[in-house]
Amino acid sequence: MDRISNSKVLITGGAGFIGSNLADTLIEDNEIVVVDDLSMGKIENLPKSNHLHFFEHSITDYEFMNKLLVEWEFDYIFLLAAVASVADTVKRPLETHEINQNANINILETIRVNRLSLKKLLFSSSAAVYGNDPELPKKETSPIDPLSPYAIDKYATERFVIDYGELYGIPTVATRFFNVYGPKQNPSSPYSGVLSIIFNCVGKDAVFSLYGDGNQTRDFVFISDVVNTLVMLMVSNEEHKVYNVGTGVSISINQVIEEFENILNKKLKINYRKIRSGDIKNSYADITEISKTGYRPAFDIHNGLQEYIDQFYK
Ligand code: UD2
Repeated sequence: MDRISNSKVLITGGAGFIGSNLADTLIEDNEIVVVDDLSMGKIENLPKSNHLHFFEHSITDYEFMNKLLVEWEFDYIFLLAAVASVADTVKRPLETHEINQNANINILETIRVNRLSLKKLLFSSSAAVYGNDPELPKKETSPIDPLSPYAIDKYATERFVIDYGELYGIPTVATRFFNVYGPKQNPSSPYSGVLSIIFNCVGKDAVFSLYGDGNQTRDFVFISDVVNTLVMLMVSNEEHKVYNVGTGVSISINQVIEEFENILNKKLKINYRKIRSGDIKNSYADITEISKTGYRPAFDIHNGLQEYIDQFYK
């Protein structure tokens, strides 16, 4: 894998699931700055190192962010901070819009106004932008149908990131994550990733609420494949594009539960509940575009779950 080294790297949301796994990968050869308000992230997620500079701040603190960006002159910027719960954005659309969109535009604007030169900026968007459009698999050119403030903000910010890049000569790229899972995913909310919730339930012998019949499908992608992709996109020459990040394979929740049960040799207690409103029946990624950059997911669901479990019990 191409590497990022001897660089100053900013990770917003760096104490969260994806950001902290990324920080683990980059910490050895770089100076890493993490900005996180710890709303979902945890300080324990972060690697302990003199090269890690942690700031407990919201990205909506413009004065702080502007000063940080100008002082540090980062080489690489990963924009991973977000209110990731769709339900939360439905409850607090204006407040979450400030975080999921405006704070990111402020970062772009600070770069533009101060003519900060950077190697690349990456924004993490979501498969949520595709909404309920039935076309499968989802291509980057598939119809967009954002159905929540979360999806609207992700889509609009993606556009800002790409178009700021084109208009003002800033190297930028964006990713649309499918269902990412793995170590450090926080299972504490009912809207956390379903695999972290299942894993938590199996471990505690707790009852898992399954919304629907379990035949709904998702494209589950293991965290280390995602981290490798993020790094690869940063160092590649491609810019001003958006990429699906998934595996291209669709798996049902029932299949995933069976995999968990087989690996752990334990039965999950399931309480079948009514399907959640707004839940998408089927979703998986067409990964042709990202594959052109050399991406091949190393983990299928079986190996990925095995690794997830192994790392937990290590
Ligand atoms: C994912 C993203 C979300 C948004 C959305 C866009 C995650 C964690 N969430 O939501 O941010 O981008 O895609 O479509 O990646 N389920 C249960 N029991 C539970 C929790 C979930 O049955 O306790 C079901 C849930 O109803 C859904 C499936 O499991 O059918 C996957 O749920 P999820 O929240 O992990 O992911 P998803 O695809 O709904």
